[in-house]
Amino acid sequence: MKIYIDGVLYPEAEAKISVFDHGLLYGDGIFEGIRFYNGRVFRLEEHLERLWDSAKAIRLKIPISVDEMREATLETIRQNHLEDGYIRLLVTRGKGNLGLSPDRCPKATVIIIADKIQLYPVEKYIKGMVMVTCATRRAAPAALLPAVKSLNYLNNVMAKVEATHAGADEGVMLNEQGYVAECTGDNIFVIRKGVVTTPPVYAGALCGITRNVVFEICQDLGIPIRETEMTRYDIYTADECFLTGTAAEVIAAIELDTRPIGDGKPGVITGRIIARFREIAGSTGTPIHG
Ligand code: PXG
Repeated sequence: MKIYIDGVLYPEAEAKISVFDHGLLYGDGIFEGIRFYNGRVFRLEEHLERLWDSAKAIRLKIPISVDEMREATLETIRQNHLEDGYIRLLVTRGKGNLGLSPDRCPKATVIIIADKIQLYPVEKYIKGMVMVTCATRRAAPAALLPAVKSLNYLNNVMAKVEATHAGADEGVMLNEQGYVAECTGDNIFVIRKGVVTTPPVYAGALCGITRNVVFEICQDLGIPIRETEMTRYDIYTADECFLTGTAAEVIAAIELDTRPIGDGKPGVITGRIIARFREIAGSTGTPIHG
């Protein structure tokens, strides 16, 4: 595997960064997770836009241009001879000293890793995901902005550990007010009486790229979709539920806190959305080769 660091592609064993990098010392940095299918990078421009938005929010200067980042991303995929996979872009604050202040970090570090990914076993895509509510709340926007895709994922990691220890596949995270925000690494949607709803971004969700694709799909298929604040009650009493994320794609959820959602099986509308998602993901995107 070849890994890009600041303009150079290194073999994995030689891909190293400083122990004084503030990405490591403080989780001070940002990232994107991107998929490519059949030789095309899915929604590359949206991921680049979100990366630049995250950078702006944390006052991080990305040391290369959007065009250079796009080309570096494509070249890293090419050098790894992959046509389908997952690519991780990271921009850390860079090498500094042991002090917190980023003033001592003259230049951000850019890292690009391309790999294969299968987030959940195939069986989960057939049977659906089991979820529990996490006691760990989504970070309050006044503390750590949930819309920034930062390297500071301890909040989500702790919630994921909680869900796993409870025997579930994913955890639902609530915000400080007790409203549903999202899952530990996915956005959440419910369907009731034919209407699709998802919590608004201001409830503490990441503005997911896959989430945006679902809005487009529902508009295309004539399925009503809205952003609404919701509580766990709205999930318990939904007809269907599904999760979205770059790695997870679109996947049905069938249980929350031991209560079956609907009839406890992946729903029909969810199935239509998944089918359309696979069509779009497999046939659109930025070509890897010219
Ligand atoms: N919410 C959170 C908190 C995320 O981290 C999503 C939603 C979905 O966003 P996109 O843009 O991908 O549709 C994410 C992204 C993992 C893992 O191992 C998941 C993400 C990122 C990195 C790792 O589960 N999800």
